[in-house]
Amino acid sequence: MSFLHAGSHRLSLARPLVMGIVNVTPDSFSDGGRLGDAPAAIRHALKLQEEGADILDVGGESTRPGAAAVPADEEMRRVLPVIEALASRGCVVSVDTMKPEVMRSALDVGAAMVNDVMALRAPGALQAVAASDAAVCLMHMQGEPQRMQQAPHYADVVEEVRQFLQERVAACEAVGIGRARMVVDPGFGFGKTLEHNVALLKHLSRLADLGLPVLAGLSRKSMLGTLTGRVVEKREFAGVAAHLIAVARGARLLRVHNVAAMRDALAIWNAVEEQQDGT
Ligand code: HH2
Repeated sequence: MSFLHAGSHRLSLARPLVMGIVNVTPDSFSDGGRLGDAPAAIRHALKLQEEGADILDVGGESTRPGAAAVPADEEMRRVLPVIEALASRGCVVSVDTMKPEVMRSALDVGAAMVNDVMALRAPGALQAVAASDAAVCLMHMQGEPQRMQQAPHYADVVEEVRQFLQERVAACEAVGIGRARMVVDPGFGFGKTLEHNVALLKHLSRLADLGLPVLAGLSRKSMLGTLTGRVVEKREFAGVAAHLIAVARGARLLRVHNVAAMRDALAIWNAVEEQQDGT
């Protein structure tokens, strides 16, 4: 049985893990503004924990297409009190950031994981994680958030994403980050058309072949809206379906807004997976 090492935590990967999304931003695409202050964000995070989140992913900068960049000091002002409060209660906290200075401060106040949509490509990011014993999620993105959806282009999206992730894993290993601390993520919606996203979901097992746990983040994303015709608030069923498809193709972590719904789906998944033959 394998584990993800995240600071002082060892998370079993025997069953899929649920990462609950905690946005402390005024402009996230689906829940922006609602959790804009620390007490509200902490309350929301604790509710997700109660509903069965294994990891709480705290972010202070929206990465939706066209979102405004947030200065590091403002991002820290948003996320650090939330991370500190949750970590001190024993929660496994991940910080969703691209900035090395935010990573370092978050790790200092108890974050056990860094979730970086830039896969530690910012100068100093690899070193910030290497200096800790935190886990890291390496995500693929083509371009950068401001312009990534303007003209995404690939010759072979699955192969290119796979190669990119393999290179980032090697870069992490080169600075001493062990594979037991790594998670990889195709980055659904980050510089990808609907066809690219569907291809990545269909062939997710080719990323799982890298031998590292794969995270899928499809919650409320526009891909689900395009396929169902639903507005952001009404994409829960589609999200659960998409995440279960990801699990069937090897995903081990699911980044979701609605933890309770995902937990229900996984209760069925786990029961079937763990059924002993002959009973
Ligand atoms: N998606 C978003 C943010 N962070 N991290 C990982 N590893 N994978 C993802 O797919 C991913 C991510 C989406 O962007 P954001 O605008 O922050 O919205 P929300 O956090 O509400 O999903």
